[in-house]
Amino acid sequence: MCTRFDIVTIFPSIINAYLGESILKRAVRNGLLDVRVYDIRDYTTDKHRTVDDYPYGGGSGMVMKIEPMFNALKAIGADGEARKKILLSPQGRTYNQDIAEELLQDERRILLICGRYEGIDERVRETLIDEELSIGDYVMTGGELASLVIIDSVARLCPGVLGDDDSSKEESFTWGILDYPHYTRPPEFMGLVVPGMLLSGNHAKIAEWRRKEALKRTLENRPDLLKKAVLSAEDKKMLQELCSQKEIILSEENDELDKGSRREV
Ligand code: 9D3
Repeated sequence: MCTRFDIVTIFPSIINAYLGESILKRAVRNGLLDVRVYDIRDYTTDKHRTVDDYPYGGGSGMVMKIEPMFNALKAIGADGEARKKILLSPQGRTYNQDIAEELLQDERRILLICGRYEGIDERVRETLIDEELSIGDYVMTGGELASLVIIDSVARLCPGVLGDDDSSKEESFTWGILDYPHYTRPPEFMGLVVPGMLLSGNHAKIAEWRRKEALKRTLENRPDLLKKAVLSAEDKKMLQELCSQKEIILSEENDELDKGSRREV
């Protein structure tokens, strides 16, 4: 048995829709993953099943109330067993692969609380939460997608969920830089050809080509990753070559710009 997730939300159907498809569906069916979804409205006590209210001190938007959340967590038994209680919110620490691995290693049971509206009563955060996570610097309408991001990324690290142990091995080997380009049949489509190298059968050359393409992409799109990446002497040589080629391109561009601005003056 892998990790168990309990999700507290006012939109259980969003969570269930995603879990009912994809690889996660199979993981749940095979008992590799245990996910339970709770509707916060089921833990309200008033006729209208109220989960939000106006903010003290005024201002726009609504705030999620503490009582339904408190009741839900008590009913789930979240206060009992050792488990991590995570609130998804824009104020949290930014989620990444390291945190996914930490969650897989350390926690057998994870509780995810999805906020909605402008926010959640601060007393929930103060008393019911162990950790606050965000999935990045953009604004969404609630924490449901964030909780699915976390479940998805932790679940695929559980042994057996992907059903292909090689892919996670290779991943840990190349982790830190971007992926190389992939191709499949046909070898030619409307004039678009697969690089001949990949059809050569020379596996050493293919590995070298892939590594170089991966480094090229990383340098181009995510140079920030190179600071932390694990690079061999060979990698560094390749990068140096790529950098010097890039500098030539850059300086030619600069020349063009120079000419342009000179013309303008
Ligand atoms: C104007 C202040 N807003 C904070 C940036 C209020 C606010 C916006 C969006 C409060 C809650 C939300 C809903 N978002 C989430 O619950 C959320 C979220 C996100 O918006 N971005 C990235 N990660 C996450 S995790 C939960």
